[in-house]
Amino acid sequence: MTDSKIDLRFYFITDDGASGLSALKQAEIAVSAGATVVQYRNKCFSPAYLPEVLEIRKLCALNRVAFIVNDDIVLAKAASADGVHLGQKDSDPAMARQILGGQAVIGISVSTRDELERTDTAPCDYIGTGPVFDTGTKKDAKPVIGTKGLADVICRVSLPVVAIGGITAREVQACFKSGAAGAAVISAITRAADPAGAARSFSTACGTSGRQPAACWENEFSLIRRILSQSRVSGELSSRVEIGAGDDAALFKTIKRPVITTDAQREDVHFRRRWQSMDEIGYKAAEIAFSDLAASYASPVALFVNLALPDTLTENDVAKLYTGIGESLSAQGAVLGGGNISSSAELGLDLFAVGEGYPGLFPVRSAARPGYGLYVTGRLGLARAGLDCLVKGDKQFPELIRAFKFPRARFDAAFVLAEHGVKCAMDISDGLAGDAAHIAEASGLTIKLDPASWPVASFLAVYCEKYGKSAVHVMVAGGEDYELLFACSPEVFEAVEKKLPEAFQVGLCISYDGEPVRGIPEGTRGYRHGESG
Ligand code: TZP
Ligand code: MG
Repeated sequence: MTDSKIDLRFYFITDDGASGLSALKQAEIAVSAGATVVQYRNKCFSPAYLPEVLEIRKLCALNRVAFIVNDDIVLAKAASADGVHLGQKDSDPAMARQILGGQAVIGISVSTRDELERTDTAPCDYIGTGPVFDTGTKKDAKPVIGTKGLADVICRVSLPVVAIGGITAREVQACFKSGAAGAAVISAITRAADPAGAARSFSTACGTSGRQPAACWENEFSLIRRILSQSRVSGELSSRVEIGAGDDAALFKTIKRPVITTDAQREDVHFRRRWQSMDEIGYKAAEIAFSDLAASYASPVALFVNLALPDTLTENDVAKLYTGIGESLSAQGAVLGGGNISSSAELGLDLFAVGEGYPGLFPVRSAARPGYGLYVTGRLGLARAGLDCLVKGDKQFPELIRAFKFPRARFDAAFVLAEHGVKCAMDISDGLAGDAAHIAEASGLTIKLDPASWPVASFLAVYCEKYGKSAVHVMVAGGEDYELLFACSPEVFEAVEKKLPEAFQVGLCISYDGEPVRGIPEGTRGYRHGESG
């Protein structure tokens, strides 16, 4: 795990004992005060508690607080928790990892050096160690280990360690000085005379900040008003759009050769909120939809966006999503034509882009011919490597991460290809190997890739060196580069290259020889959105 997975500093655990406060109320107090993690711990859990668990999960999601379930992998899964915390007698961390997936946060309790030696910490993201001080909250607590015992565990593991047991605001600093990444607390807050005041003191000691708890988006109409008040979203109507978003439908002026395309973006398939901010998600979704217009040599006119919104998003989140969409719209000179908002369990965007086709030329995948070269308009593999850096939490390659987060629909390159009469083009969204196969199959020929001659971007070369990867593998599997892939005669390419100096040849079209694509390096897997390799 990387230290960016969750902030463990103020780790609040709900009290199932004599606190007199519901678990939800306790969580509200802790989250308002500045807790960075809420763990739901209920040794008498029954399904009747599930609605409350879901409310706590929603509270945490709205406030960007990690939500962890104690002991119960199935409940963690059912509640879509961020992770689970396991004791020595609970399920195996490896099983938790298998069930909850690679993104889940998995914690394990370890009290002593002996326990540490017996524990498989490999699937874990952090360790909980204690009781550091006397506690009355856990009846079967192990003997007190003190800050010395805490430091003893910390110096033996590379994972972050959360101190637990009898910690009040006064002891937090001693735990941090021993090297703890966080302090876990139950009774010093839940059983205090003034729980909110105690939570604030704990937050101050942990160095976290209190917050005004955020509320979920509620009213579709006020949300739409707010979205449309963003100048980049409604923008200035273009010469092709008479009435844009805000009415039942958009009214277009004459579009000579209307080109229409659609795309779907789904959370945890195409994007992840852990890695991408809402405006980054909006920007990229719009550019991806526009990329299909660019691949069709159309100029962008309007974008329609249907949003599926979970109740774990605030109005601000949605406004930010549209800030990103607005950035793409204004960069591409298009307007929002309209859309729809509905509630849903998962965040999703369905986008429709409308453009005006290039006079007399609509590129297709079936127009490659034997003797043509296969070319791309720019560097490959950067986005995939950037995704891998996000997965690994490696901040050493901002250029690669930028390539993943901020693709650009290549209208500039499309215009050059159109001017030169290139009839066969598409955008690379699923990786060169797969997209070359689309052209080969549609054109009824074979494409021979020639990876040995491809230029490797310098950042990609450094990344590959660091992780022992083959640059060619990354470039072939690629994915989400959104460069244009095109086929034309070598003479035409010679002219294109003068205007697009980053373009280069990736292969050659030959008569069909039994395989659509040859030259794919052994062991290359195609790209799947949201997966790094
Ligand atoms: N595990 C070790 S000590 C403990 C747990 C769950 C209880 C922590 O509660 P408190 O009230 O903060 O001492
Ligand atoms: Mg347990």
